[in-house]
Amino acid sequence: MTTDLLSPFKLNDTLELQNRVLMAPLTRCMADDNLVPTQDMVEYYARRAQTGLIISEATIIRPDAQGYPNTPGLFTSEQIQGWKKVTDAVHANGGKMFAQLWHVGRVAHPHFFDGDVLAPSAIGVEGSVPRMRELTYITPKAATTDDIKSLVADFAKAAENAMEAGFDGVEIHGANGYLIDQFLHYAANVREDEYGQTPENMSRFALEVTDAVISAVGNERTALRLTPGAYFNMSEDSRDKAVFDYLLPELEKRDLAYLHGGIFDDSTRFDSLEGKTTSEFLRAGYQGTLVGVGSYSFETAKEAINDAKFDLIAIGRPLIANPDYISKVANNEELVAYNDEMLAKLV
Ligand code: FNR
Ligand code: 8K6
Repeated sequence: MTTDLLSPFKLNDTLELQNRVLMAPLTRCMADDNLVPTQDMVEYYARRAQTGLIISEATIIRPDAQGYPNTPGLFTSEQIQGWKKVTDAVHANGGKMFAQLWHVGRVAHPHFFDGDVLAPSAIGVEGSVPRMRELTYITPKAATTDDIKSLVADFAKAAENAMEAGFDGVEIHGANGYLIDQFLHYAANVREDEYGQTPENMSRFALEVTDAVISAVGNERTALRLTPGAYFNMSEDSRDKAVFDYLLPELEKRDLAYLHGGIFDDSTRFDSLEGKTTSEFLRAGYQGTLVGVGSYSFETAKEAINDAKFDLIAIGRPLIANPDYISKVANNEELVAYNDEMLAKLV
């Protein structure tokens, strides 16, 4: 029997999705200057409520989490109220929505806030802020254990704020070379304390954040996105695999809503993962609900889910180009092709 991606999927006892097609988290840099979601954002998300679950664009947990212009936040009451309008509109249209909780770590830029740029270690990245190329990345400060405690607490606080804002759950952004991912990779983590050097230590921050968020909102409303193979703001190291070999079974014990791979093209194979793709590697190490992503069409996603490669699919760029993606694929209608110029405007 083949699985119908457009029929409901029970995530757990708390959440049932109307279908298996998720909207991938997509940074759009369109919040207002107080990092509050706008009315255009309300309408943009509401138009996509036919997806099984909308994952919000990455949303910063506190001021020093910011590395891109006009990315929304979840740490002021104005931001919470702004998101409430988004989630109300999505719910009114029959959808569900998780907030993606974000701290960019060493790719933060002090242009956006007062204070230090925090990261596991004082190792900078080459390059500059997208769309603001004059802002070159600086060498971060290695977080102290007190800094780490406050970061963990602020992830949990942002998760609580997400509940107040009416989200159905949260996806912790542990992917794509940002703060949590920086702890998980040798290229960014040379700490000599209990957060570095061994797979168990390097997984500690990710697990502390996950546990704090679970305490705040419950395991059934907590998800995590991971990038085991370094590809963005990060370089590969042959030792990385051991970190994720330790982390995945630990996560499985926590019975999350789902685990999500963070990658642009899931056919990319990683030397550091013994030649596996992101979803192959995650599936091998994690038996819970897995979300695949990365250059899938509806057809290739259906094939992958029927081959048990993962359970749910997240669609990114095609949903930028087609707000009505679900009804189009349901009716076999042709999709509008995505191009980068579409990022200039919320449609
Ligand atoms: C992304 N992606 C991304 N990932 C993430 O975890 N948080 C984010 O905020 C963003 N933002 C973002 C913005 C834009 C413009 C793009 C194109 C991508 C990655 C995204 O979620 C997804 O993994 C990729 O787009 C691959 O999926 P598709 O687009 O091939 O379906
Ligand atoms: C091109 C404009 C981007 C607009 C907002 C910034 C998006 C940041 C989110 C991370 C995704 C960036 C794309 C990276 C591609 C790497 C491919 C190997």
